[in-house]
Amino acid sequence: LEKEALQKVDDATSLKELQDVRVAYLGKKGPITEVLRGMGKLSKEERPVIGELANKVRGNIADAIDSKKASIEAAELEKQLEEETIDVTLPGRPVPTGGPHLLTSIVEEIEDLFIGMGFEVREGPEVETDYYNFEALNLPKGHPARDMQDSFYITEEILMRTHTSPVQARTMNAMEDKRPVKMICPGKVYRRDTDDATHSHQFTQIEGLYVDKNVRMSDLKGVLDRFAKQMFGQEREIRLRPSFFPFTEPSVEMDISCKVCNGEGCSVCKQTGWIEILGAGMVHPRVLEMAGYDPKVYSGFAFGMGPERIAMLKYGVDDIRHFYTNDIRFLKQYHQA
Ligand code: FA5
Repeated sequence: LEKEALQKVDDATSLKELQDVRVAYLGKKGPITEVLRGMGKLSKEERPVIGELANKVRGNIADAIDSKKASIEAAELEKQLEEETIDVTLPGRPVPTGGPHLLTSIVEEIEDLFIGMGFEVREGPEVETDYYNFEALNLPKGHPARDMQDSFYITEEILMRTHTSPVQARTMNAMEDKRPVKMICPGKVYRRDTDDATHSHQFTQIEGLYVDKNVRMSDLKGVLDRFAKQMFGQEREIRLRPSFFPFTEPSVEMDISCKVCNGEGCSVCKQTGWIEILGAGMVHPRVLEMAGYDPKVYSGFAFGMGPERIAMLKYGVDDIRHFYTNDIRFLKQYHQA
């Protein structure tokens, strides 16, 4: 019996087989247990002899099983380690990565451009007071020009800002020593406009403000011309058309030429070959005064542009709503590799 059992232990190749051997020989219904159970029926002389023998056999089989178990476990561990070895030379699986939104990229590009001309970047609140959004910009209550920017009011005195121009007044007010200011301010603005291909009820603006002694209209023109050429190409031209904003005098709107020529001829955007991208002008003396700057000493220019419109022009995007509906197929086209 012992020989037979040890042979089976030796033959076992897995822990399962080994366990089967243990149950068969040492289990409750196994032959050794049976022998031990039948001891009562034996004579006094036989009992110690048989008992000792049975225990010895049981011990030998159990020892054999334990040592076999250890060797099977070691072999399995070895196998597992071998199987789980990582081949570090295999190419990795590509992980899809995101990228900046086109609008974020264009705003950063415009920021860089103006930082290069000595402007600093500022921010202001999107939830704004009536005072900063309108009154401090020479738009008292009841002024008809308020209709130019239909607003989302929260209370009578608080609204979602309709443009980034309140940051002009905030920046000048905050200057305790009333020193020169040269800043741009990008941010979200809100208007009760009906959404269409070129209008959104929430869009982005970038404000610019330069206040110093002897700032002139020609400075404004020079800065805007440089901006247009760096943004769209050296062949581009700008033109300033008379316009009206209560916070600038004189006021202009800036068009950029969009005549594109190649070997086969020229194509023109719109009928005129010019497209409007921003409003600007010389800061109104009243606005300077309200912010504590003496208009006899200081003068300044300001502008406000819509980066969505600029991105549309630069990248040929045909509908402003693409910026906000977040179709990944649209956004992906503008991710740099
Ligand atoms: C203004 O908001 C003035 N604050 C700009 C300004 C600043 C003038 C400083 C003078 C001095 P306007 O409403 O024209 O002006 O808007 C400026 C630009 O914002 C427009 O040229 C256009 O590019 C963009 N814009 C206006 N309305 C929308 C809209 N609904 N959707 C998308 N872009 C818009």
